[in-house]
Amino acid sequence: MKKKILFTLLSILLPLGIRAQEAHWQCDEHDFQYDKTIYVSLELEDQRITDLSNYDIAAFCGNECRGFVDVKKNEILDTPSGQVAILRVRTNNLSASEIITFKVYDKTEEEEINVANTKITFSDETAVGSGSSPFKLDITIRYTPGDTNDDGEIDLTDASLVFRYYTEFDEDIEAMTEAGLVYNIQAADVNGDGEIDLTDASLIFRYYTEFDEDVDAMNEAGLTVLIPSK
Ligand SMILES: [Ca+2]
Ligand SMILES: [Ca+2]
Repeated sequence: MKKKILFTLLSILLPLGIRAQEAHWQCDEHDFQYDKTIYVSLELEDQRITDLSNYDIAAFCGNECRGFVDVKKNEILDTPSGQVAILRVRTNNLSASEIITFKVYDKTEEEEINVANTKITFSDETAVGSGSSPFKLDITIRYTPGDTNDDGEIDLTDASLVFRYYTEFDEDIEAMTEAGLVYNIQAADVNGDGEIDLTDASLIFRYYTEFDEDVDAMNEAGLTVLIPSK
Protein backbone atom coordinates (compact mmCIF):
# COMPACT_ATOMS: atom_id res chain seq x y z
CA MET A 1 0.00 0.00 0.00
CA LYS A 2 2.84 2.34 0.93
CA LYS A 3 4.48 1.58 -2.40
CA LYS A 4 1.30 2.48 -4.17
CA ILE A 5 1.09 5.81 -2.34
CA LEU A 6 4.74 6.51 -3.12
CA PHE A 7 4.20 5.69 -6.77
CA THR A 8 1.14 7.93 -6.91
CA LEU A 9 3.08 10.76 -5.28
CA LEU A 10 5.98 10.33 -7.67
CA SER A 11 3.72 10.28 -10.68
CA ILE A 12 2.24 13.59 -9.53
CA LEU A 13 5.53 15.22 -8.59
CA LEU A 14 7.72 14.11 -11.50
CA PRO A 15 5.75 15.84 -14.25
CA LEU A 16 5.71 18.99 -12.08
CA GLY A 17 9.50 18.84 -11.86
CA ILE A 18 9.80 18.51 -15.62
CA ARG A 19 7.32 21.30 -16.23
CA ALA A 20 9.28 23.65 -13.95
CA GLN A 21 12.21 23.52 -16.36
CA GLU A 22 10.12 24.28 -19.42
CA ALA A 23 10.69 27.50 -21.28
CA HIS A 24 8.20 30.35 -21.02
CA TRP A 25 7.36 29.93 -24.70
CA GLN A 26 6.87 26.72 -26.63
CA CYS A 27 6.55 25.98 -30.31
CA ASP A 28 6.34 22.70 -32.13
CA GLU A 29 9.37 22.26 -34.37
CA HIS A 30 7.50 19.56 -36.32
CA ASP A 31 5.21 22.27 -37.71
CA PHE A 32 8.11 23.70 -39.70
CA GLN A 33 10.38 22.37 -42.45
CA TYR A 34 13.35 24.71 -42.30
CA ASP A 35 15.32 26.60 -39.71
CA LYS A 36 18.15 29.05 -39.30
CA THR A 37 20.45 29.19 -36.31
CA ILE A 38 21.11 32.47 -34.54
CA TYR A 39 23.78 32.66 -31.87
CA VAL A 40 22.43 35.14 -29.32
CA SER A 41 23.96 37.02 -26.41
CA LEU A 42 22.07 39.33 -24.06
CA GLU A 43 23.15 42.77 -22.93
CA LEU A 44 21.85 45.04 -20.20
CA GLU A 45 23.07 48.65 -20.03
CA ASP A 46 26.04 47.91 -22.29
CA GLN A 47 27.14 44.96 -20.13
CA ARG A 48 27.11 41.41 -21.37
CA ILE A 49 24.87 39.11 -19.32
CA THR A 50 27.24 36.16 -18.88
CA ASP A 51 24.80 33.78 -17.17
CA LEU A 52 21.61 33.21 -19.17
CA SER A 53 19.92 30.89 -16.68
CA ASN A 54 17.50 33.63 -15.61
CA TYR A 55 16.21 34.23 -19.14
CA ASP A 56 14.16 32.47 -21.80
CA ILE A 57 14.70 33.61 -25.37
CA ALA A 58 12.32 33.11 -28.28
CA ALA A 59 11.72 34.24 -31.85
CA PHE A 60 8.35 35.29 -33.22
CA CYS A 61 6.87 36.13 -36.59
CA GLY A 62 3.82 38.25 -35.80
CA ASN A 63 2.32 36.47 -32.78
CA GLU A 64 3.51 33.02 -33.90
CA CYS A 65 6.39 31.50 -31.95
CA ARG A 66 9.05 30.34 -34.41
CA GLY A 67 11.60 28.94 -32.00
CA PHE A 68 12.86 29.12 -28.45
CA VAL A 69 16.09 28.31 -26.69
CA ASP A 70 15.56 24.90 -25.15
CA VAL A 71 17.84 24.38 -22.15
CA LYS A 72 16.84 20.71 -22.09
CA LYS A 73 18.47 20.31 -25.51
CA ASN A 74 21.67 22.01 -24.30
CA GLU A 75 21.06 25.03 -26.50
CA ILE A 76 23.33 27.20 -24.31
CA LEU A 77 27.04 27.49 -25.11
CA ASP A 78 29.63 28.39 -22.50
CA THR A 79 32.25 30.70 -24.03
CA PRO A 80 35.11 32.65 -22.40
CA SER A 81 33.11 35.89 -22.67
CA GLY A 82 29.87 34.41 -21.31
CA GLN A 83 27.01 32.18 -22.28
CA VAL A 84 25.60 32.22 -25.80
CA ALA A 85 22.14 30.89 -26.64
CA ILE A 86 21.56 28.82 -29.76
CA LEU A 87 18.22 29.95 -31.14
CA ARG A 88 16.82 27.97 -34.05
CA VAL A 89 14.27 30.09 -35.90
CA ARG A 90 11.89 28.06 -38.01
CA THR A 91 9.89 28.65 -41.19
CA ASN A 92 8.01 26.87 -43.94
CA ASN A 93 8.76 29.54 -46.50
CA LEU A 94 12.35 29.22 -47.60
CA SER A 95 12.11 31.78 -50.39
CA ALA A 96 10.71 34.67 -48.34
CA SER A 97 12.40 37.14 -46.04
CA GLU A 98 10.50 37.39 -42.80
CA ILE A 99 10.52 39.92 -39.99
CA ILE A 100 11.45 38.06 -36.84
CA THR A 101 10.86 39.60 -33.41
CA PHE A 102 12.95 38.49 -30.46
CA LYS A 103 11.44 38.23 -27.01
CA VAL A 104 13.17 37.61 -23.73
CA TYR A 105 11.43 36.41 -20.57
CA ASP A 106 13.00 37.58 -17.32
CA LYS A 107 12.24 34.77 -14.84
CA THR A 108 12.94 36.91 -11.75
CA GLU A 109 10.74 39.82 -12.79
CA GLU A 110 8.28 37.45 -14.52
CA GLU A 111 8.29 39.91 -17.37
CA GLU A 112 8.24 39.54 -21.15
CA ILE A 113 10.63 41.93 -22.84
CA ASN A 114 10.27 42.83 -26.50
CA VAL A 115 13.79 43.20 -27.73
CA ALA A 116 14.32 43.75 -31.44
CA ASN A 117 13.12 42.94 -34.93
CA THR A 118 15.34 41.73 -37.71
CA LYS A 119 14.68 40.60 -41.25
CA ILE A 120 15.78 37.02 -41.88
CA THR A 121 16.38 35.40 -45.25
CA PHE A 122 16.06 31.68 -44.70
CA SER A 123 17.40 30.57 -48.11
CA ASP A 124 20.83 31.81 -47.07
CA GLU A 125 21.94 28.84 -44.97
CA THR A 126 24.68 30.50 -42.93
CA ALA A 127 24.02 31.00 -39.24
CA VAL A 128 23.60 34.51 -37.83
CA GLY A 129 26.48 35.28 -35.47
CA SER A 130 28.72 32.66 -33.89
CA GLY A 131 29.79 31.50 -30.45
CA SER A 132 32.63 34.02 -30.40
CA SER A 133 30.72 36.83 -32.11
CA PRO A 134 27.04 36.45 -31.23
CA PHE A 135 24.04 38.49 -32.35
CA LYS A 136 23.53 40.93 -29.48
CA LEU A 137 20.11 41.51 -27.98
CA ASP A 138 19.88 44.49 -25.65
CA ILE A 139 17.20 44.13 -22.99
CA THR A 140 17.78 47.58 -21.49
CA ILE A 141 14.87 49.28 -23.18
CA ARG A 142 11.54 47.76 -22.31
CA TYR A 143 8.42 48.62 -24.23
CA THR A 144 5.06 47.30 -25.28
CA PRO A 145 4.33 47.36 -29.01
CA GLY A 146 1.59 49.93 -29.56
CA ASP A 147 2.23 51.92 -26.37
CA THR A 148 4.24 54.58 -28.13
CA ASN A 149 4.13 57.11 -25.26
CA ASP A 150 5.01 54.51 -22.59
CA ASP A 151 2.08 55.34 -20.32
CA GLY A 152 0.91 51.75 -19.94
CA GLU A 153 -2.17 52.16 -22.16
CA ILE A 154 -2.64 51.56 -25.85
CA ASP A 155 -5.11 54.13 -27.09
CA LEU A 156 -5.77 56.92 -29.56
CA THR A 157 -2.85 59.02 -28.23
CA ASP A 158 -0.47 56.29 -29.36
CA ALA A 159 -2.08 56.07 -32.80
CA SER A 160 -1.90 59.85 -33.07
CA LEU A 161 1.83 59.89 -32.16
CA VAL A 162 2.66 57.40 -34.91
CA PHE A 163 0.58 59.44 -37.35
CA ARG A 164 2.30 62.70 -36.35
CA TYR A 165 5.76 61.08 -36.50
CA TYR A 166 5.12 60.09 -40.09
CA THR A 167 3.32 63.23 -41.26
CA GLU A 168 3.81 66.39 -39.15
CA PHE A 169 7.35 65.61 -37.90
CA ASP A 170 8.71 63.91 -41.05
CA GLU A 171 10.19 61.01 -39.01
CA ASP A 172 12.24 63.37 -36.81
CA ILE A 173 12.25 62.04 -33.23
CA GLU A 174 14.37 64.93 -31.94
CA ALA A 175 11.82 67.44 -33.17
CA MET A 176 9.08 65.46 -31.41
CA THR A 177 11.06 65.45 -28.17
CA GLU A 178 11.68 69.18 -28.47
CA ALA A 179 7.94 69.62 -28.91
CA GLY A 180 7.51 67.92 -25.51
CA LEU A 181 6.14 64.64 -26.84
CA VAL A 182 7.15 61.28 -25.40
CA TYR A 183 7.56 58.94 -28.35
CA ASN A 184 9.11 55.50 -28.00
CA ILE A 185 9.92 54.57 -31.56
CA GLN A 186 10.60 50.92 -30.67
CA ALA A 187 6.94 50.50 -29.76
CA ALA A 188 5.67 52.05 -32.97
CA ASP A 189 6.20 49.27 -35.51
CA VAL A 190 3.15 47.30 -34.41
CA ASN A 191 3.01 45.00 -37.43
CA GLY A 192 6.72 44.18 -37.27
CA ASP A 193 7.47 44.88 -40.94
CA GLY A 194 10.48 47.05 -40.11
CA GLU A 195 8.74 50.27 -41.18
CA ILE A 196 6.93 52.88 -39.13
CA ASP A 197 4.18 54.33 -41.23
CA LEU A 198 0.46 54.99 -41.49
CA THR A 199 -0.33 51.26 -41.40
CA ASP A 200 0.97 51.16 -37.83
CA ALA A 201 -1.04 54.24 -36.85
CA SER A 202 -4.12 52.68 -38.44
CA LEU A 203 -3.59 49.33 -36.67
CA ILE A 204 -3.38 50.99 -33.24
CA PHE A 205 -6.46 53.06 -34.08
CA ARG A 206 -8.38 49.96 -35.18
CA TYR A 207 -7.17 48.00 -32.12
CA TYR A 208 -8.72 50.60 -29.85
CA THR A 209 -11.89 51.31 -31.83
CA GLU A 210 -13.03 48.62 -34.28
CA PHE A 211 -11.56 45.58 -32.44
CA ASP A 212 -12.21 46.72 -28.85
CA GLU A 213 -8.62 45.84 -27.73
CA ASP A 214 -8.94 42.23 -28.96
CA VAL A 215 -5.64 41.26 -30.63
CA ASP A 216 -6.77 37.69 -31.30
CA ALA A 217 -9.71 39.02 -33.31
CA MET A 218 -7.30 41.21 -35.29
CA ASN A 219 -5.09 38.24 -36.10
CA GLU A 220 -8.13 36.17 -37.06
CA ALA A 221 -9.06 39.00 -39.42
CA GLY A 222 -5.68 38.52 -41.11
CA LEU A 223 -4.01 41.59 -39.58
CA THR A 224 -0.53 41.16 -38.15
CA VAL A 225 -0.13 42.99 -34.86
CA LEU A 226 2.57 42.54 -32.25
CA ILE A 227 0.44 44.13 -29.51
CA PRO A 228 0.26 41.54 -26.69
CA SER A 229 -3.11 39.89 -26.04
CA LYS A 230 -4.87 41.06 -22.86
CA1 LIG B 1 0.11 54.81 -24.54
CA1 LIG C 1 5.12 48.76 -39.43
